[in-house]
Amino acid sequence: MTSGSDSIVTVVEGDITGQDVDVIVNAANAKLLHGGGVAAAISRAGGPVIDEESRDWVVANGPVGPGVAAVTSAGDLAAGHVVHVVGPVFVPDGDSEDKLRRAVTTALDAALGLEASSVALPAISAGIYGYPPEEATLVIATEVAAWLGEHPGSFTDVRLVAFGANTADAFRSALRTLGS
Ligand code: AR6
Repeated sequence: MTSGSDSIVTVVEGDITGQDVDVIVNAANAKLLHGGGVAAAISRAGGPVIDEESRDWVVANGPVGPGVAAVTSAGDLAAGHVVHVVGPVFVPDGDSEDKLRRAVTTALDAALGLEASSVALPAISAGIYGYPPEEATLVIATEVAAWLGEHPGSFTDVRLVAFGANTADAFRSALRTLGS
């Protein structure tokens, strides 16, 4: 797999809220309070419906736990839905990697359930939750590649969206590492 233009998986440097895809994945917290990072950007750009539906989701279902995705509409965004998953707060030598992998598969499973053909993911956990970006990007890219291998023909367009050149480079380098 490469990050070339003919690959399903591409790296995009920029703001995930501008992505014209069926599903945008949010790096949320368990209470779906979108106060900072990419969550706040999605909430701001999509408009109040995202916060309203998020609040309703938590009232109905409780906090978003591991292996769970909360789906809301995307308001003013080009996307049809936002899939909210919660990545781990990074703990060195803990089980952060397993938790991050699970967040990725949970998000992709949910997008598949929505019959999406295109999906954009941010560098989940690599901001406020403190996962070193070089490591988080490798875990995310590896899990995306593994998931796609198990779900051939599922999506036509999977974007790894990086807010900043360093994270974009890390995603690209992860895809190169997986290139065999
Ligand atoms: N588009 C794409 N990526 C972005 C954007 C954007 N507009 N804004 C930030 N990033 P973070 P986390 C990148 O902190 O670490 C929130 O408050 C950012 O540079 O958003 O999982 C939630 O509500 C980083 O590379 O998510 C939770 O409380 C990546 O997105 C908590 O933060 C993830 O950073 C979750 O922390």
